[in-house]
Amino acid sequence: MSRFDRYFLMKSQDAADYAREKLDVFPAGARLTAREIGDGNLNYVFQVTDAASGKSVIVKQAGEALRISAEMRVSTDRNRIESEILQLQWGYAPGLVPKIYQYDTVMCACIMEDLSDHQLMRYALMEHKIFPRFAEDITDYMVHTLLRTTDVVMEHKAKKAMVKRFINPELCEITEDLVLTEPYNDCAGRNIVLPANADFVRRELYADQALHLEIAKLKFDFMNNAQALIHGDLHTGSIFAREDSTRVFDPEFAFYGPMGYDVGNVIANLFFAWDNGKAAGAEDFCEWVLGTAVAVIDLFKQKFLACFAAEATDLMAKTPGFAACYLENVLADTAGYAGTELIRRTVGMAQVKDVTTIADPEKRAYAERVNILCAKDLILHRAEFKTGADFVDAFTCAIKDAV
Ligand code: SR1
Ligand code: MG
Repeated sequence: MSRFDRYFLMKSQDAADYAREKLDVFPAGARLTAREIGDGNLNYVFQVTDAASGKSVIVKQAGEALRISAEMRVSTDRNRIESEILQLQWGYAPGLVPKIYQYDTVMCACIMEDLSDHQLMRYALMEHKIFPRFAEDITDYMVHTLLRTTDVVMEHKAKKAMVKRFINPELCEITEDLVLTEPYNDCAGRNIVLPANADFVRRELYADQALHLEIAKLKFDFMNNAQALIHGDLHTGSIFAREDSTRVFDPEFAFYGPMGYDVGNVIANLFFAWDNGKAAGAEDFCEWVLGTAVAVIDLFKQKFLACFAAEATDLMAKTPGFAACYLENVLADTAGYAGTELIRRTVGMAQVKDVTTIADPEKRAYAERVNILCAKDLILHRAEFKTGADFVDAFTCAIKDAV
C-alpha cells in the first residue's frame, strides 16, 4: 500500500515523496526539497531537487479544478494525454520535447526532465532576448510531429486508432469556447476589453458578420478536420528556450486537428513578443521577431515538402501536385488560426503577459488594435497567405493602420 494509491492534490512535500517513491534516480537517503513553480492556467508543477547530488526532476499534476478559475473543471485524463504524447513526440522529434520518466493515471501526474537550464520562452522574449535557433528548431518540431501523424505518412487504421486514443473533448471545448466563440460576442461575459478600445472592439469584432462567418468555418474545421496530432496550445509559454536548444512541452490540449492551428499559434505569439518589444523601444529585438516569423513560415514550407517527398506512403498522396496543394491549405489554416489566437489573447479571458504588462495605457491600446487589425486580415484573406513575407506584411500594414 502506498499513499499514492488514491488521487489527492499534492503539496510540495508530497511531490518530493512521490518522486522518491516512483523513481529510482535519487541516491538512498537523499534529502529532497520541492517547490511549486507552475505558471500556467491549469496544472501544478513541482521542481524536486537533491542538492547533494545536483539531480532534479519535475513532477506535474493535473488538478480537478483549473488554476485560472475554480469553477472550471476539466478531466484529469489530460495528464495521460500529455505524457503519452510527449513520449510519442520524443520519437518523432528527438531532443525537441522533455523526456518523460514516468506517469500514472491514479495521481494524474507525470515525472519529467527538469529543463530549468532553459527559460520559459515568453518571459525571455519579454526581456527581449533573441533565440537564433528557434526558427530551425520549431519548424523541425512542427513538420515532424505533424506530418508524421497524418494519413499521408501513417497506415490509415493505425492513424484512426491514434485519433481515438487522443480524443480530448473537454480541452477542445475550452478552445472552441475561449478561442473560437467568445471573442466575437462575449456570450459568457468574460471577455476583457480595454475601455480605450471598447468602441473599436464592438465595431471590428462584435458587429462584423463577415468575420463571424469566417470564424464559424474555422471553428468547424477545428472540430472536424482530424488531420494531424496537433499540440493544440503551441504558444511561447509552452516552449522552453535556451540559445542553443528549444523544447516544446505541455501538449495537454493535443488531439487530431488541423495542423495550421499549431503553426498559426507560433506566428501569433511572435507578434505578441513584437508588441512588447515595440512598447519598450527594443527595435533590434522587434526586427529579429519579424525576421523569425518569416523564417518560421518559409522553413516550415521547405521542410514540409522535403518530409512529404521522403515519407509519404499513401499512393494517391504521391500524385504530382498534391503535396503543394495540401501545403497551401495548411498555410491558409495557419493564417486563419494565427488570426484567432491574436484576437482571443487580446480580448478573451486568457490573455498574454507580453501585452498585459505594457504599462503605458496608450501603447497597450495601440498594440491591441494592431493585433486585431492584423488578425482580421489574416482570417478574411487566409487563402492568399503563401509566404513568410505575406504574414509579416499583414502585420506591418496593421502597425500603420492602428495608429
Ligand atoms: C481555461 S484555460 C485558458 C487557456 O490556458 C491554456 O494555456 C489554453 O491556452 C487555454 O485556452
Ligand atoms: Mg499550458
